[in-house]
Amino acid sequence: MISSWKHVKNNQNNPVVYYSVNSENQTGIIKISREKYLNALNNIVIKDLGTALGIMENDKEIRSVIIMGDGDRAFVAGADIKEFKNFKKEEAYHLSQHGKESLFRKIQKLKKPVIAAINGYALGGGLELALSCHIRVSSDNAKLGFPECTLGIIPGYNGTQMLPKTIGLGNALEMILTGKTINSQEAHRMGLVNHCVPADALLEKCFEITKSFNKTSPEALCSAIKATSAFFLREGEEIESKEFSELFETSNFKEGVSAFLEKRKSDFK
Ligand code: CO8
Repeated sequence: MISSWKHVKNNQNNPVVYYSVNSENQTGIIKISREKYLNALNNIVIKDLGTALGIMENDKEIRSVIIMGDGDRAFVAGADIKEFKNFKKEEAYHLSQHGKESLFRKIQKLKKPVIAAINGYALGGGLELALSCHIRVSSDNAKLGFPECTLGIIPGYNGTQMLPKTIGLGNALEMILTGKTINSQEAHRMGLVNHCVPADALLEKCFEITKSFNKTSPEALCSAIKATSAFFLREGEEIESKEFSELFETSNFKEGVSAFLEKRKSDFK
């Protein structure tokens, strides 16, 4: 189904994002490849994903895009906790805003439809990445959630804006406030994912959808994406980044993150 992979070149000489084109389906595939860390989003992944999306957008052969995680354990297990564990609130605010500008909004506004192929954990920033995509398909072993409150923070890449719009306020608040993970079937019931399929049929299902997309007018798809994304509230995004960064000054954030890294239960005061 997928022929050869190319990687996005970065100055770390450490490829973390690969891409390929399925000519038969006129579909580009982007793969996040930090399998050892469950594909957690660090700065390089965010930058390289942005580059890969640019390549997809400019390639006339490509009509639709699929984003997936490497391996069979995770789509993306969140933003890289090790990267932001010592951040001050200004750095946290910048990270949140920069990620939104360089990646999350870019996906939402891409002129071609983007499908998240959720092949395992989609947590925190990983679920926000999936929510930025226009369609979500999950494998039946996927686990989805927003564990941020258990770390002493909140979602910072538009999760507080996109989740209630996708599954309704009550369901969204329950997921965010408890930090609990839900399974693929529950996510499908709530409308968080469009389809839930056996793991070995995940890409096949995504290609089936892109095949239907690709039979329609590309200009119409582009306009439909633009119009349906227009409900996005800039004010809500701004409040989210501000609240997200303020939490970096709290002792409970330090406790939540230390507990995760030390592999123990957190003791919030
Ligand atoms: N960040 C960094 N490293 C991670 C992450 C992560 N999000 N998730 C997993 N890893 C690492 C682990 O530390 C571990 O590394 P090491 O071998 O060096 O200890 C490796 O990946 C494998 O993970 P585990 O050993 O923990 O695997 P398990 O099968 O035991 O557990 C879990 C899998 C349940 C997914 C577990 O790894 C976990 O709970 N991960 C963290 C999930 C999480 O809390 N995600 C949310 C992060 S916060 C976030 O996304 C904020 C988004 C907003 C950001 C806005 C701008 C900053």
